[in-house]
Amino acid sequence: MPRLLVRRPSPLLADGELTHLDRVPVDADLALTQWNAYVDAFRRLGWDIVQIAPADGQPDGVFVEDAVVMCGELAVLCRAGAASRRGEAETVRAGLVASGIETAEIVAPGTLDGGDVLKVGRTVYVGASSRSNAAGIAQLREIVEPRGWEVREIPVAKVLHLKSGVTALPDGTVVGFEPLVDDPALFPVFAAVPEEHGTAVVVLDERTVLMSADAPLTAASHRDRGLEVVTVEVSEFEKLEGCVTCLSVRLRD
Ligand code: CIR
Repeated sequence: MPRLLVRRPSPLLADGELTHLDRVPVDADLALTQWNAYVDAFRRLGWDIVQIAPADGQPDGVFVEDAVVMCGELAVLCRAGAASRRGEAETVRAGLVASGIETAEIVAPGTLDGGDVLKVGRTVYVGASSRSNAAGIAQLREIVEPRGWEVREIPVAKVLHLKSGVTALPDGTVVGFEPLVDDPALFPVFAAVPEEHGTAVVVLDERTVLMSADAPLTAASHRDRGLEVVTVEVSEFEKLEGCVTCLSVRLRD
């Protein structure tokens, strides 16, 4: 069974970084309830849950996707683009090492947020965003290309991270809400979704995806493609520019 890396939300979640959205009130209790339901959706399917030590002083620590990129058996530890988030790394490293996972790491002056990394087959699309710089992307290339991955850089200006704009269905179709995708033509197969919060999917298996409950038209269009769709409420995380992908990392792909 797959293993899923997660970290419970900080009580300071409402103070997390914001780049493209205005700050609105965030309910930390509701966030915890939503996070528990999110984790349960995987647990119900038999996934093993690996919890990183809480980092309650780190408002954005729940968004573990940004701290580590898995390429096969290798975990690439990221160096956050936002200085306020660099304190998340140590506990993530410790959790991975305790789980017996091989690690490599992005080092200064490189910055890389895992939210900028979208894998489709053996292609690793990496967003050149306000968080991931040229040095970070070059380091990722040096680490993973010898292992049979091909890194392709994608400009990202309209949203926080590459995966705020696009993710991929199990068959490799890249999906995104077009007004927030810088250049859909950069992907071999692109399908537009009708809602902003429909952009993010987590692939659970070859025929099942997990996505936000706040995108019913998108869920219907995925079902029309023959996919099973599991939905979860993630409103409190969406207010902080997070989404379903940001809340976990699948260990090994
Ligand atoms: C941040 O700005 O870093 C957080 N408030 C949101 C991070 C979301 N992560 C992601 O899209 N991978």
